[in-house]
Amino acid sequence: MKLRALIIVLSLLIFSCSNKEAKVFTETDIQIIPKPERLKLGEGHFEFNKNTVFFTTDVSQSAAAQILIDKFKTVQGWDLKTVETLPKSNYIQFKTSEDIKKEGYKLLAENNIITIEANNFNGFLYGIETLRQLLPVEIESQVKVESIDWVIPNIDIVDAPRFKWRGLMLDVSRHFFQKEYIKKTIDRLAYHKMNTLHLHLVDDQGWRIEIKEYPKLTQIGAYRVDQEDKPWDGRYTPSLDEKATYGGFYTQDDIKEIVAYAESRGVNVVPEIEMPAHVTSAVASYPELSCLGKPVSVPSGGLWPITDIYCAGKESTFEFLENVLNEVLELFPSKYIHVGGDEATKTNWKACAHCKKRMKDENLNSPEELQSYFIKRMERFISSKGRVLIGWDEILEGGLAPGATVMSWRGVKGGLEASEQGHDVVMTPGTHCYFDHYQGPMNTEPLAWGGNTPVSKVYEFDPIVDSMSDEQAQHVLGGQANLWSEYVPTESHSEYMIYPRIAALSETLWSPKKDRDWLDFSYRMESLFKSYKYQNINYAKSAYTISSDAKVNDATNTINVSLKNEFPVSDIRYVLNGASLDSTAIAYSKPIEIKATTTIKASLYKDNKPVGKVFEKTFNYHKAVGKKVVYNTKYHNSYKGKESTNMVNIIRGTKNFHDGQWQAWLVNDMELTIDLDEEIEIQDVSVGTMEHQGPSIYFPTQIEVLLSKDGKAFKSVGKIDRPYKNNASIILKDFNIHFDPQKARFVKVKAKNLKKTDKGGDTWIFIDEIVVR
Ligand code: TNX
Repeated sequence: MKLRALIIVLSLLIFSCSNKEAKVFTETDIQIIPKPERLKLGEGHFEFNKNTVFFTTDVSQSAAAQILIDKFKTVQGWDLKTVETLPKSNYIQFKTSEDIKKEGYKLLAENNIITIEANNFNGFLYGIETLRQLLPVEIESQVKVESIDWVIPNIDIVDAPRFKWRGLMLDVSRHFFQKEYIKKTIDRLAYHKMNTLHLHLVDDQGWRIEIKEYPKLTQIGAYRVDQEDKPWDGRYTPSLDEKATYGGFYTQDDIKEIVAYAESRGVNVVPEIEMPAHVTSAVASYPELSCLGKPVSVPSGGLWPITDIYCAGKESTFEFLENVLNEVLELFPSKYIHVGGDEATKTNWKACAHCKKRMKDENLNSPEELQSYFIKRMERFISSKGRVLIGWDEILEGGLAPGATVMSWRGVKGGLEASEQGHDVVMTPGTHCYFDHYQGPMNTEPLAWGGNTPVSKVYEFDPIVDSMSDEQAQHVLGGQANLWSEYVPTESHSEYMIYPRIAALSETLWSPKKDRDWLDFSYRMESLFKSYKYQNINYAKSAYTISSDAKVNDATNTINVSLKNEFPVSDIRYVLNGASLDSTAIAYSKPIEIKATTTIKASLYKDNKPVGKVFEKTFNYHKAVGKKVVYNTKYHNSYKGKESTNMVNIIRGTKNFHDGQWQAWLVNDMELTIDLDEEIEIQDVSVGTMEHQGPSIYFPTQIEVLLSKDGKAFKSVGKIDRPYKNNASIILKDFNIHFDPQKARFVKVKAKNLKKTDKGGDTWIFIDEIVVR
């Protein structure tokens, strides 16, 4: 017995040793994000052990080395050392070389030596970050791990970023995030080779930075009445004496700690001190800053339009701002200082005596020019301190300040204009860079601002716009993701919105454009997800979520339902009508043809087992499916849905009004007629609608159904009135009209539009799927 046990142990040992010897790396083992500029895999490998040393010659090299040393300490308990004399073997050496591009690095592993060459700290840091990604993913573990061979392949990498501004903006005003979370985020930015953290420190709903000269900014401005239990846009305006308990702020010591930590991770922190609007928190603290000077409370949620803005007439406003900025400049070494500048409603400026006098004195002809005066004046101040003013693209309106850099958010237009005028720009168009948008089918995602920006869309981002001249392109510093936090109440939710989209963004900003390859990226994402897991990041798995689309086959009146998720090569399997998702599920290879009401259940499979969220949807077949629809009033050009098949294609519009399934009418009523081809018996018509009052989508105020045998004489069979009601959420509703069974060939449906909101704005009606039974 003893001998047998010994043989088993011995053979296991031999097996595991030979297994280790046999580790041969192939291209697919290299899963670095963002993808390096050039990479050549060699033969053989380098193995870290407890005697591995880091040979460094200056502090920036040692600081970079320390990041990996700390990792090995956590996962293995090793105390790896930096040394200043050349070791014999098994070491990582750092070399400073002037001819390497800024932030770039070379990494060479051969002959049991790893060499990292760079010309500044960021270069060394990124060499180390690449090493982290070459090592087994367990290097990211937050606790000790066992039995890992810390091996990387022999490799030759030459790498450098495409853009110098690779940023993320965190809105810490709408919801406050702790200092520790900010530091964690900085760490993760460095992991993705991102180098800029833009902190949105000021907004209506909270002032988040201690200013010694103006203590009320944080005593009052940092707190609001807690209405976190209500939807953002459904929160009432608090009265002045209500207790404000939600909020927080960073002390100046906190800021110093954040900035120092960021420096150790090669990240520049750009502070944003909003002006002249988005400052209700400041006006609540010091009412004299506004034109009216009347006391206001810090709003607990949505505020639109923003009228309590800084007075542009009073000198005291500029004194205040210069004093605030003096403290901010002391704390942040950043070359760029962000002053916001967005979304100022200038109603009060138009009425204010001080502002009118200013306009007269300065020869300004419009409120836009007054805003331009405001920003230009701040720009003079900021540049007198040797810094550069950056602002949202509204700072273009009324004339751009001479030294200003523009952050283009309302699409790329601002970036085009500013670069044309010879100004530097950072591109952050909402379409690709707004991480407060949805990243998967809306009904499967937590509530978000709106819009749809899945990871694949982010991956298509390019800060250089096709129509830019070479000269304009020179002015593009790079790009940035913005995470506005109206709908992001917690840190873990913030992680969910950032990862993995930031990985896609990092590749668009770092790697050569010609190497962009979604398929290849999606393979690499799988190992990134493992890394995120070890890093305890609450990343979104939305890229796995299955969604459906449908096409009507006019000839057969059948529906072809297609299933997809974001990964191009994935194993989707499905079952029909209540069967269970097991090993007998059908592998999805082509659209599923539907001729009757059908439930499709589907899942991604891995190793023959379902993984992730299950997709389940019932497609209600009905008598009008695939039939001809004639529009008596045409849908709006911006919401065409699936054109003439939209209303009878079985696929229902979701709560995301951008999902491509809705047809909409602005101010107009809807009227259409469905031709059922022949007279058939019907007794039920239901009309799908949505209400989302934020973007002015209202339920129809009336729905009516009429029938006809000849398409000429119609008879009403029912009508539903639905008077206007105020509501803050997004609701889907079917208006169902039931009547005595009768024969008809033509079904006419009318929907009345509310036309005007109580505030006088135009209204939409959104309609999808007219079900005839
Ligand atoms: C517009 S982007 C804003 C923010 C909101 C954001 C929501 C910009 C400069 N201003 O105040 O949070 O939309 O997506």
